[in-house]
Amino acid sequence: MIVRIIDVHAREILDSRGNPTIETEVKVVRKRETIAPAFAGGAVPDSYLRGGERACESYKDYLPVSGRVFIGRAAVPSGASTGEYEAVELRDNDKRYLGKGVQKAVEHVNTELREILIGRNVLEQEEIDRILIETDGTKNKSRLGANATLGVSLACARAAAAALEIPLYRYLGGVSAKTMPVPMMNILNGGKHASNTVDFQEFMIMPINAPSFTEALRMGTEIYHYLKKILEKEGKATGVGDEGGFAPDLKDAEEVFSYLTRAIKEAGYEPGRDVVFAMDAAASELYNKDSGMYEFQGEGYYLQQTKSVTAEYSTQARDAEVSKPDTVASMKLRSTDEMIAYYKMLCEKYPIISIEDGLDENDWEGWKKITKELGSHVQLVGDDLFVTNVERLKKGIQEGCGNSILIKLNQIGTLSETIAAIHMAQKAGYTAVVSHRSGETEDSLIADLAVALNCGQIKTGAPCRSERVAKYNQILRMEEELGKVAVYGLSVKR
Ligand code: 2PG
Ligand code: MG
Repeated sequence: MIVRIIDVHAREILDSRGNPTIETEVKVVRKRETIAPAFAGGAVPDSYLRGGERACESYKDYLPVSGRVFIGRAAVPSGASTGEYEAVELRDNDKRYLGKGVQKAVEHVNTELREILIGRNVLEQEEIDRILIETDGTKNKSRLGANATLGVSLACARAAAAALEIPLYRYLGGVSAKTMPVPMMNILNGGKHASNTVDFQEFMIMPINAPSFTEALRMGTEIYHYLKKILEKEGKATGVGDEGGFAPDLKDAEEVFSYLTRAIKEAGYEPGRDVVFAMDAAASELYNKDSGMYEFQGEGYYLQQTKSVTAEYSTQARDAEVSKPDTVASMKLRSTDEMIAYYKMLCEKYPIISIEDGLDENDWEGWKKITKELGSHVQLVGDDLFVTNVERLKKGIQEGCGNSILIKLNQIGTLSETIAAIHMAQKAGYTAVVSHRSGETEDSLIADLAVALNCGQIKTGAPCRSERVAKYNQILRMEEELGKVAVYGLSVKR
């Protein structure tokens, strides 16, 4: 079957942080419907069917006899703790929206990309993505913008599924799609995602001892509500951060884990058996290139308050982009070895099975070391390290850095390249964790991707804020639809 693209259109919409992003629509028609009358009784010429070529003068020639036009729509997310090696998110950098407008990227879709894609067979996803990459012509999609290419790429996949009249996860995963991912629910936010004193970015719970995703989601959500009660009782703030987790001022990671442990127990579950922890240190955000040290502003602030250690002073803190309340005067510093020792201690004390970006994105040596020391029993996820890029992942696999990759479509800019990264990881025995961005939309495509490729884990925030919950709700639908075929989770290292 051939499904021709007849229109491509992008617009500027808002993401969950009130920043502009791209939404793209691709309209398609089913060729079989259009050619059937024209070639009734005779063979269809090969040239007419070949994808990637314009077989007729105007796309109007493809309008189906039945008049059915299928539409695929996709929206692009946006990060805050963005990796140095991510594909470029094109912003207007003018007066509108404090420079964050995406009109240039929208324009690229509505002119150049639209022109080149009309008439193509939308079922040839790899070919479409190759065209997007070649049309951009740069290594990091800096000409057209990875936000421009990704919106088109994903809308094409959606349009294809719509034209075939099957759900997206079926289109992407076929008969193999069946694994409901374990949710990594980020119920306590810090780092760049909140204005509190918590230095590490994400503290997540993973309800592993559940018969289904539906039950796991219930467990995690109950724990989230108990955590709120506990924080309220102790006079802590219960406002939420960018990913829906609470964002109180707490003194260090241990204090966070002790609150989470209490919440799990009060909800009636056993930490380590029913529910385990994952964290995203987002260490590239803590790393000071000049000093070679990791800087913990929030922790330093509390240490100085209690005067339990001599606080170390750094002028970099004063100039830090994100100002934490009154924390700039002192910082707790850790070297790479001290970071590894710190994680070891945390993993011994709490049932932490996954640490993401434990070290800086350029510290390949450090990653080798942490993988040797913790990799046999802890999942070490490369986010800023690998940026969903097969070249960086290949290097990591060869050098023994990490044992898992975080998958974010907009780090690389097309669906095919994303799938290639997942396949490379899975082949090498690495896990692939599908992830949202801190700036999200109501688009729940990552949920379908996680199920389609049997990734087994999804990181998409707290059970709070509709842009997060949209993904969880979509998995509920898939689990219901797959019925007995659905299996929950995968064996992560622990
Ligand atoms: C991360 C992500 C998502 P951001 O670091 O893993 O949680 O954050 O989108 O800000 O990069
Ligand atoms: Mg991360």
